[in-house]
Amino acid sequence: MRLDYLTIFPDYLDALRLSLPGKAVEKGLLELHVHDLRSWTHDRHRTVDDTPYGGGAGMVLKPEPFGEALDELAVDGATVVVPTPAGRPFTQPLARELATRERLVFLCGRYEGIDERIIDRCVDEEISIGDYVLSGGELGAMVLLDAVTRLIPGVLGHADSAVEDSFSAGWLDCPHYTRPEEFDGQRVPEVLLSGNHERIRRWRLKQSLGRTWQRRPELLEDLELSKEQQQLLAEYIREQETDNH
Ligand code: 6GU
Repeated sequence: MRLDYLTIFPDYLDALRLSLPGKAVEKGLLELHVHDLRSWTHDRHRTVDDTPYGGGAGMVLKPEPFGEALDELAVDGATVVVPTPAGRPFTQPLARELATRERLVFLCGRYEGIDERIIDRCVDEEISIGDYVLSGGELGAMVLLDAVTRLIPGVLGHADSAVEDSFSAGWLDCPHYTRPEEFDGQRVPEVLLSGNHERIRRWRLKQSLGRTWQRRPELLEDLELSKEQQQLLAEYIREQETDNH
């Protein structure tokens, strides 16, 4: 997979070379190209923004630098993405969809945004990472990249790690424990020490469903639970109610 970033803060994206995406680059699974948008300006001040037509606060990123950059980078066939709070919500299914693309190009906006004519002519996806406002698209783009690259085959060490995460099945991940068996008077749940794989599987599934019910009940509405899943969730809810009385 090849990723291109157009940004006025190329240094910001150096952090991508750390951690998982950096390892994917080292392994040759990922090509990262960070471009300074100002390289495609022609005036002395390397101007990338201007005041908005119609007036109002803030500045708008001019279309020409993006237009020239996209021409030069030959983005035909690539998926061009703009991270923006006005975009479509980013979810695990969308991450999986983006992970199938051969090339993603991220246009990072600052200020009030990017001239809409670039969005109309060149952009395939506008994506939001949540209902809050960031000061620029760089952080959003980095979030998208992290979520997408960890799904590329070979990037994660353990083949199953991505399968069992929160949201992979549509519900939240279960709690995890490691040594020691007792920490600060708190014991690891006995079932995890039992060596009984079937009991452990059922306990984990029940915790996942129970947590989802408690924390994100709206996620359950979109799911068709199997008989076993319904039973485990009902048990969880019953236990919860006995605990509370
Ligand atoms: Cl992707 N970008 C910006 N600038 N703000 C956001 C966002 C993205 N997602 C939520 N808020």
